[in-house]
Amino acid sequence: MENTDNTLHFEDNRPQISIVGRRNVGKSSLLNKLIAQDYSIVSESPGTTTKPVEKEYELLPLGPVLLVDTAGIEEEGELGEKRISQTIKILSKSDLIVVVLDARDRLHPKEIELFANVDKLDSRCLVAVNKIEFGTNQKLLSELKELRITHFEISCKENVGIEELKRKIIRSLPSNEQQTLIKDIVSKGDIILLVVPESRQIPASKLLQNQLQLINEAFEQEAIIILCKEDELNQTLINLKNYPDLIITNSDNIIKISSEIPDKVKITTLSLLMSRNKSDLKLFLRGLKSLDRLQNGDKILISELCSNHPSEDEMAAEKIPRLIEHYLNKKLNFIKVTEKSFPEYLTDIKLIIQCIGCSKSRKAVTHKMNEAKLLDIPVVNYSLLISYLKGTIPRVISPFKEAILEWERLKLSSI
Ligand SMILES: Nc1nc2c(ncn2[C@@H]2O[C@H](COP(=O)(O)OP(=O)(O)O)[C@@H](O)[C@H]2O)c(=O)[nH]1
Ligand SMILES: [Mg+2]
Repeated sequence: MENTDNTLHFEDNRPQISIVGRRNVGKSSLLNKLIAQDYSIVSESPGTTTKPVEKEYELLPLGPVLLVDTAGIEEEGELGEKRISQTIKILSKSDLIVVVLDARDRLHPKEIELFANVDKLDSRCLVAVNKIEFGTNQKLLSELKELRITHFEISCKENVGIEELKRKIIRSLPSNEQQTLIKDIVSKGDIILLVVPESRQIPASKLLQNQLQLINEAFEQEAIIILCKEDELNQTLINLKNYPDLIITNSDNIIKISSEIPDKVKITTLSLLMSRNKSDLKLFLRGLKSLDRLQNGDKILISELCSNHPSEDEMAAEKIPRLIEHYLNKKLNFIKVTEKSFPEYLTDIKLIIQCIGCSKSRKAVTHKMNEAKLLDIPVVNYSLLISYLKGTIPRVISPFKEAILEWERLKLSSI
């Protein structure tokens, strides 16, 4: 019997392995070899696969994966066109990218462009040089060496190197570990104070799913977690003998309490913890640096992946345009889009402002962020943007070493 809920969840977690490269290099042949079936159409005439071909497969001993065979990269439009092309869509979603090259040819400009794109992502990439029974072009080898690309030599026709490549694919797939909210930043005995904000929609007497997850994580780490409402914060701090090691509150509160609480006490927001859980803080910090370059009339995309925002940022989409225009003293052109209405062409978009993605999986948010990375469009999210406009970035990122380092690096590079 089919259980749709289960299937959805399952599919979402299936790592995607995409096979990309020029036409006729042997991508479909490789897919067929990997699964030992004639599944994707192999043809002498180039351009046979015009749409991606997906194959769910049990890659043993790893488990279920999604293999995707693609059309040739030459089918793509002009270089530099800010369009979410088929290749960008595929690359954005891939956990592992397998680039297939023809052993007889030198690197094609499209392949060099492909490598440059892969470099922008955190996804892993393997390179397979196919058709080696013809001998391998020495110029190709030196070009790969120059780009510091290691490769596998294979022949789909003669069945050479396929098993080694398959083993490497299995070893290279990232583990499916979920990013945590605070597990990695708290230790046994730490005291954590969670300030539960009162909101119009959600009374503070009801905890949200992410607040419950936070409590669970603290408990698992054997940290001590204390809960209070916003108006009980002062009294709670008075009652404690020492300051907590970490305070989690909302962004308005940070401004209020920052000056009263010594810098050594780490303070952050639940929305920042969610942002880190769903995406990449460093990417957003880099995006913030592009704010000051915005000019009157610049186009800004406000991207909402979720239909409701149960966090403190529920009003963010309405508040943000006003806040940025006030901060920059400029008039900007905001375009609000949802996941469904996301435009294919992002020409002239100077900045993407992304919702946190509370109701989306980390994967879904990462895919959207990868598209922005591939199109070289800076991106920020609601949480970091609001903290930036309020001048609280150093404080909210204080629990995260990597983010602090990135912020310091960005400050230095803009001097
Ligand atoms: N000689 C040789 N031909 C191959 C090899 N792999 C694929 N081919 C042939 O190359 C052509 C294109 O292969 P296909 O898998 O359709 O390429 P795709 O367009 O990249 O998917 C077909 O005629 C294949 O039989 C190989 O290792 N050696
Ligand atoms: Mg093909």
